[in-house]
Amino acid sequence: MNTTIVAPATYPAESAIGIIRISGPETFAIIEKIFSFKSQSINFENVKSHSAHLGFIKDKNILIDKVLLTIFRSPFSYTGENMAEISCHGNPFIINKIIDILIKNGCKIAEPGEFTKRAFLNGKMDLSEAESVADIVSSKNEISLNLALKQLTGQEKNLITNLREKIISVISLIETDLDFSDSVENIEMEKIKNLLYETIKEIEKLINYTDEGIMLKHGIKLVITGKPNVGKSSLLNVLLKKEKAIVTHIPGTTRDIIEDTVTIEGLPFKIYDTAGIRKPKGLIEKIGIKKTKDAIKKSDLILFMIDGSKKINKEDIKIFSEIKKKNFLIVVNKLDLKLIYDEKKLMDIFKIDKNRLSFISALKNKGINDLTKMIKNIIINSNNFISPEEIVISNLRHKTSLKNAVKFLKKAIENLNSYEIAVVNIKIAADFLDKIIGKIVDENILDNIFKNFCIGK
Ligand SMILES: Nc1nc2c(ncn2[C@@H]2O[C@H](COP(=O)(O)OP(=O)(O)O)[C@@H](O)[C@H]2O)c(=O)[nH]1
Ligand SMILES: [Mg+2]
Repeated sequence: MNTTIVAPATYPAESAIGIIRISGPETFAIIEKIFSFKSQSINFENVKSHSAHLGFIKDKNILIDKVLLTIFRSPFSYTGENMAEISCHGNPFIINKIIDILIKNGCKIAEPGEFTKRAFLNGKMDLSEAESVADIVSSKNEISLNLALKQLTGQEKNLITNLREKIISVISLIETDLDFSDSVENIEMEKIKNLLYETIKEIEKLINYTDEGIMLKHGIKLVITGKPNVGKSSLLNVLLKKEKAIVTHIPGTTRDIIEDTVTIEGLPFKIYDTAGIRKPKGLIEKIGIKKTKDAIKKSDLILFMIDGSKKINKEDIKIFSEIKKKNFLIVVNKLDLKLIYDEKKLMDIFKIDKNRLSFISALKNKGINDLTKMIKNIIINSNNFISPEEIVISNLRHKTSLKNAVKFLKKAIENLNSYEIAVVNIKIAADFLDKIIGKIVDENILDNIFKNFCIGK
């Protein structure tokens, strides 16, 4: 990397300070041209790494700003290169001006994620650690932040490295066996097979956890659905503790999907309030209902709501038939009015257990605590939910690589009668693990990962 890059590291809005980052071989040479130390006794030859200095940015002797300059010398910096950070006054106009001057003096504007990409290419972090940086910046809840931090601190790397070593040890076992035995029958076929099965099992366990990790990272998708006017938007507002959706007595008020994030009983959720499903009156409602059906498909949990003060009709039954194959809870709303059915009757009508049924009044804020507890229990009791502390991987790209590794390990087992073929397959499986941590680098994967970063990271 022979260019020197620059980018704003803070959000361009009026704020106390704004930070500009510079990295690359010419960092100090370029800064020397535009920065003068406040203290006359300091110059670039004698500044230490990780030291901060007050001074002035000038453009051809015109003062631009008084700033704090922090110096990081290679290799002890984020990217591993010579780096500097200029903390100026947090005015986007000043920040842009300083960046312009730096560019005039030889810097190149950084691509999204280029600092982290350089950190990876210079061996400062492995690929899974680099990826976690974007997750940390975008985390919106405690659980996803913890998942990202685990990745950043190398927990995932260690796990993958251990698995890889296990796989490689099988190869050497096969190879030494081949060397020392005269006939193929002498080879410890059973031992090798068991080792491979054991490794597959371990990876599959990780894959299962990964699904949960991905779900927690992006928020558990909770969809509220039901007929118009049963109180879906009212419930959304209660769960969010704010007036997000418009509530009226007019059926069909919600036409587009309304979405927000919220923590319920310590778990991160993405809640979707949907258009009530019915025969649409008009094009907009029709599109809304189509979106509702798509949301149902992608949901982790559905709250199917009925109006407890009204008779259940064909429309309710039809919607229920569309969601009952998914993970659902039936929410009987308007508990404050006279309810038509009791619990037993409803269990009978919908053929469900008690733990799928909740009574609330969204209007009077009744039964909400019981509902949120039920939501938590359903999530925890489904898909072998494990405690988020145990999850290490929460990245789709990694999951795909793990699945491929399993596929080739299985191929190896199928081909154990021909050791050459088995070894080739085992090696491919090991390569897939290497791709996760970036031991094997694929340019396309790199571009894909870093293009999703923000500029300056
Ligand atoms: N009595 C009573 N009315 C409610 C309750 N929840 C919602 N409503 C009313 O039902 C109507 C429809 O509510 P809304 O949340 O817009 O329903 P949506 O169409 O399903 O989103 C509004 O007039 C609400 O005030 C409740 O628990 N009790
Ligand atoms: Mg609504």
